[in-house]
Amino acid sequence: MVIERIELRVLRLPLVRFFETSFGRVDDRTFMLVRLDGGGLTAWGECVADQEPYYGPETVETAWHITKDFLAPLVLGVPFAHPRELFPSLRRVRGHRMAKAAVEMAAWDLHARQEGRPLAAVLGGTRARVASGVSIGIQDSLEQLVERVGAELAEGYQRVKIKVKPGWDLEAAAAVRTRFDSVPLMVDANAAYGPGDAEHLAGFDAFGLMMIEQPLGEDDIRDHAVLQRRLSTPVCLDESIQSVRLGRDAIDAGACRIINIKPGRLGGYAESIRLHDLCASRGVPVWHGGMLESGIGRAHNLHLSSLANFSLPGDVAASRRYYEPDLIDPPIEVASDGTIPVPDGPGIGVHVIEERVERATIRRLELRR
Ligand code: OSB
Ligand code: MG
Repeated sequence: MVIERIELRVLRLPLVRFFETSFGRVDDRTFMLVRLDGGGLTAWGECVADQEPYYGPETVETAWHITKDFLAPLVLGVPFAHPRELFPSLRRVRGHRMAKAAVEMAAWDLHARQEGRPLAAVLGGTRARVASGVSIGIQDSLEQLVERVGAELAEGYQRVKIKVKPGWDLEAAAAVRTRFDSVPLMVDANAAYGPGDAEHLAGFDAFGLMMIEQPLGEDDIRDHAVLQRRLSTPVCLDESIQSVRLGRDAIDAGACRIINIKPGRLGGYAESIRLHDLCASRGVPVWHGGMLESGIGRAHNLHLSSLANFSLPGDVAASRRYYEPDLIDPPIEVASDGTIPVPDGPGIGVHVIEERVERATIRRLELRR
């Protein structure tokens, strides 16, 4: 496989509904798309870096800079026997895993298209449909939250995750649990608490949650281990797990019982598969996280979710929760049983509507060797 041309674009799309986490509210998303051309085929990747460095340190601007000035020269015109060689070939560039992932995942798409196979088959996926949950942001009132949960459950989604932060936490979980007594429920704090909040966080144990996601700081494995010993609710790590090695260390330390895998956070598919396999060998279930992706990133997520140890419902919901219209056609839809089919065409297997991409583009750059 040879990447002959790279096109970078920055797009801006309005969200169907605002999304609020412990680090703030967004009404639209600005993100980078990577288009690769090689061997007469076109492939796509989506970078999950936000406009602001609040979820993690990367931004759209750092991803643009790193991809243009450092990653593109390392991959353009270079023959790769397999896309799993790409991530190690970028080793000189420290960090910047979201930027690396966008290029690497597009390269897997290109490879799968060259083989005429769905990406899921190339990644080692084993299931044709993926279980979907929803991530529901912080709302303006508890009534609004309960109403949103009800609307999502009516669509068939298999579990509900609510975002929490100090001041919007135990009461929010209680409101949802009181109204929906048997719904598989979890909370995500996006690192909003500190080690001194253990007593308070133990209050979540009363609600029979599937897990509490990333309660403490991203670099705080030890205090997550202390917290996990204090809680009956399983801890799931998201922001903390930026590499396979950090995943291993967190499991060894007892800092979590579940891991959220986002290929953007890890640097792409090769690292995600390695982490998935490591977790399987340690009996740690994983699920696929989401980053408010357009249909391009969403399709990628579905393919990775088809691997066997993605045994819990993921944040891989339908297009219409996010963008209307989406950049792909047909949009991704959820069935009434809360599952989404893995696209079965070559590569990511969805049709990118280039005219919609063009209309949403605010910057574009073409790179060749
Ligand atoms: O922590 O999982 C997260 C969105 C943006 C940044 C971080 C997170 C999220 C979500 C939304 O929870 C998941 C989705 O629906 O795409
Ligand atoms: Mg999270």
